Amino acid sequence: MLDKISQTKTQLETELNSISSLIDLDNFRIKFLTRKGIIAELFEELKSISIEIKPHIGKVLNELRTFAQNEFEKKNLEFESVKNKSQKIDLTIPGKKNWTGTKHPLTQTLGEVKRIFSQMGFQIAQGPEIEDDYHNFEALNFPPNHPARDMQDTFFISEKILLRTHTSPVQIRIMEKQSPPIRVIIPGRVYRNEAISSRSYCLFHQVEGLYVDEKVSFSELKGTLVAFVKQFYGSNLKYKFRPSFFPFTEPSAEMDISCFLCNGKGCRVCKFSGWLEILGCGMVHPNIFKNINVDTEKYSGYAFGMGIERIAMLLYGVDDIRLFYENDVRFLKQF
Ligand code: 2NL
Repeated sequence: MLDKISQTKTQLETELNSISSLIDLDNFRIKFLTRKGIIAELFEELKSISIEIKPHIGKVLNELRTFAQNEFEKKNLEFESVKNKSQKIDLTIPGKKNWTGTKHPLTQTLGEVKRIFSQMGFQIAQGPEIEDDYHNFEALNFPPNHPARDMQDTFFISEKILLRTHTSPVQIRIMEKQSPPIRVIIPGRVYRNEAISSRSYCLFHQVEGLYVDEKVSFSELKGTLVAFVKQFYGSNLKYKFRPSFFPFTEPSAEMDISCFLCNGKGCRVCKFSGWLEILGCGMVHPNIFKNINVDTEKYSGYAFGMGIERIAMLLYGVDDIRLFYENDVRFLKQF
């Protein structure tokens, strides 16, 4: 019996040394320490042993059981501490970044334009994007055969209903309701049925301005726009007004500013001309005042319009208008 016990101890020690996983350890427990295990069997045998040597053998067997239990506990603790170490929080791992949203570049540009004109006493107004032919074209002195009235250029919903091609119809609606003085800017989305490319998209944003009062002059128009561009682009830029044509203004002009990137020397952005076209303007055509019963003897007015995408593209150096509409965060988070 004593031999058996010492053999079991040797076996137990060898097996203890080869334990390398929790599964091995559990197998060890089942083999030696359960009610049907090897040690329990030895206790079973002890029952039939003679009474004289029983206390001695019983003591040795008890020692073996205690030894096995202690070794099992030791190993178990070793595995526990390895598990805890691997689950410990690693304070050196870089934290997860929470991206903060930014304002869309068009919203930022629009916001700055609105801020400057508000400061100069302009109200901000809005109007419908679905318009009728009268407010979008007819009231604005577009002749019936004007190319803009073609299906090729305008999204028609029905024969007389369309997506506005500029924000001017809002000014018409304001003048219908309100008598002068009127000093207002209208920011908003406008739609054109154009071939989509890096330079033109089916929709874009415009800001138009209108000032109607007694004795409004072209020099006031110039003064207001010069004050605007100096605030927007910086006070040391150069500017020029070139004669132009719009059906709704007479006389009409376009305003160019010296390229803010190369300071007029010529670069890729200004196509080596030194100048950038930034807006169109003019004195409100008398036919418009007649259409909406404003007394042309008493009142005159100026109007202007600019495309926000064009201004934002120049300002931020964006070379494809479609980027503004794709909502790709890799693009948006740069602003
Ligand atoms: C441009 C040029 C312009 C206007 C818009 C306007 C509105 C009324 C009467 C007269 Cl109600 N004119 N708007 C005038 C001149 C130019 O826009 O290049 N826009 C992107």
